[in-house]
Amino acid sequence: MADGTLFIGTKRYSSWSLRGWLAVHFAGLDVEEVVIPLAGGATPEVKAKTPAGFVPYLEHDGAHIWDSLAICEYCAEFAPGLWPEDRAHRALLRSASAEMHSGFAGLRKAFPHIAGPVASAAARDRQMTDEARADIARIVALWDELLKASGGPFLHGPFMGIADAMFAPVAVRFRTWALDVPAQAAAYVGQVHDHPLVRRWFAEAEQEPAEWRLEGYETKVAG
Ligand SMILES: N[C@@H](CCC(=O)N[C@@H](CS)C(=O)NCC(=O)O)C(=O)O
Repeated sequence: MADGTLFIGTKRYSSWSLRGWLAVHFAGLDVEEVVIPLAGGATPEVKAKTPAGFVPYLEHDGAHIWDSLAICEYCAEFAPGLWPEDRAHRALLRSASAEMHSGFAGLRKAFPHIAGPVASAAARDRQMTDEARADIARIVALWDELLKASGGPFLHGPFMGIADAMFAPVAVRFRTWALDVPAQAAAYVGQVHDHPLVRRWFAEAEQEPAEWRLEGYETKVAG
């Protein structure tokens, strides 16, 4: 029997779920996975099954953890190597992860997380905004700094850590919407997509029932 349950949302859309799911898998926690189809706003089943009304939500061995960053920190208690050993390096990646967690609303609003191909018309209609452009510039500069500090190919170093889990859905957005970024950022986007767990997430997203698709996400999105 598993040690707990990880509640997540539709893999195609739920960027926050991807973060928690990656951390749980990096740490090797043995949990049952419950995927709740998102309604595109308030999802009654999410509200009913989670303390704060959001996924991801983790129940593990008597602990109840909601919010992606808290789940990441919980996972790092089991796998301390998910943060760098060096204090200053750890502080840098913690700051970047917190900045992701609380920011980049312009990018997130203009370019939703879709794990998989979108109709070309949807991509064509997607509008770049000043806010999204500023977010992308900041992310590219931040990734440069983090990759220089870690030596790459991941923000954490030779393997993905918490900072990579936090930024993986940004890499997804960059590729899904073919956003134009400099070579180093593009290479990082490629590394993330080549990771076996990210490949698995995409494969499982592809298997989700067609009725889980949300028209508003697939075509013109709010914002
Ligand atoms: N701050 C939260 C945000 C989580 C969040 O917004 N999750 C979305 C899905 S990606 C959600 O649960 N939406 C509520 C709903 O669909 O009812 C975190 O980091 O986990």
